[in-house]
Amino acid sequence: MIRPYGDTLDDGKVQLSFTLPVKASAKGMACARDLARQMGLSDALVVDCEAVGEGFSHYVVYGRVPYGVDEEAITVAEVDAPVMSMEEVESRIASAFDRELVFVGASTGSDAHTVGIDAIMNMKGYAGHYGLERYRGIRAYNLGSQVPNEVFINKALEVKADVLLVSQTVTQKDVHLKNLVELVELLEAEGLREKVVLICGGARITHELAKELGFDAGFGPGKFAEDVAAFAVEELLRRGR
Ligand code: B12
Repeated sequence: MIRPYGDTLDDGKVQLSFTLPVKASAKGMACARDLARQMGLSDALVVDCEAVGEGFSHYVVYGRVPYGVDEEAITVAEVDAPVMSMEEVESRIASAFDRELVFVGASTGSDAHTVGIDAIMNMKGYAGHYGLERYRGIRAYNLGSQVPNEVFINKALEVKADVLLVSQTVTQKDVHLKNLVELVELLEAEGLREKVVLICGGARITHELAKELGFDAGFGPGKFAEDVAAFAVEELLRRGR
């Protein structure tokens, strides 16, 4: 069993934050403490209480949970792909394909967040990892944000895409699920689904969720262009493309 670690090993100390529709006040703090108690925290301490607009307040509570996790019993679905550097991906493409591979990416639907898809695709990349536009052997089209699924698919057809990259950040009212499912359905209706490697990513995207929704892989935080490229290249080879 592993347990959260705050002051001493296994002490179960955690910190949580939330907003309540109540004025920042002693009463608000008591409400926050009571909520923490109901969530199973003991020794709950409200360490921060800030007003957020009128009639709302934000709390940070520090306390102890009685729970632990059996690490051995936890299984996680992970993308099955070799770890490669940009240079390794480039030489894999050069040796296995006699053409450029075409990647089309966008943040689709109503989603206006571009930083994630830019991190994967833009020449300059992100956190010291160059994006796909920089890779020899890859032609990358980044369509930006708020791209309707139909427009995205039309571009994929126009440039004969091998790989489609979709970024979804906002999960309010499950809008990301609707956008992603709609894309899969449209691709299936066009008879395109099996002709492309379909990948999604975003802060709340897991590989498990992506597979459930009909994608080939899903990537979340801490993943970069080389991870995506390695998966896509190996998947294309597996399919004999
Ligand atoms: C910047 C930002 C904005 C900017 C976006 C500007 C822009 N050009 O992108 C603006 C101000 C426009 C904005 C607007 C909104 N935002 Co905003 N935003 C953020 C913020 C601060 C940072 C997001 C970010 O850039 N992260 C950095 C990138 C690099 O991380 P990433 O996206 O996770 O990407 C990595 C991986 O996930 C992965 N990845 C991502 N995409 C893809 C795609 C593929 C194919 C692959 C392989 C990998 C991959 O690779 C990347 C590198 O590792 C976050 C809060 C936060 N700190 O995270 C809120 C946040 C995402 N926003 C949020 C919200 C609610 C909104 C609004 C709805 C607010 C509002 N009420 O108007 C609007 C929505 C607008 C819209 N229609 O989409 C919420 C989302 C909550 C939720 N779970 O849905 C957050 C979490 C803030 C919060 N705590 O409430 N936002």
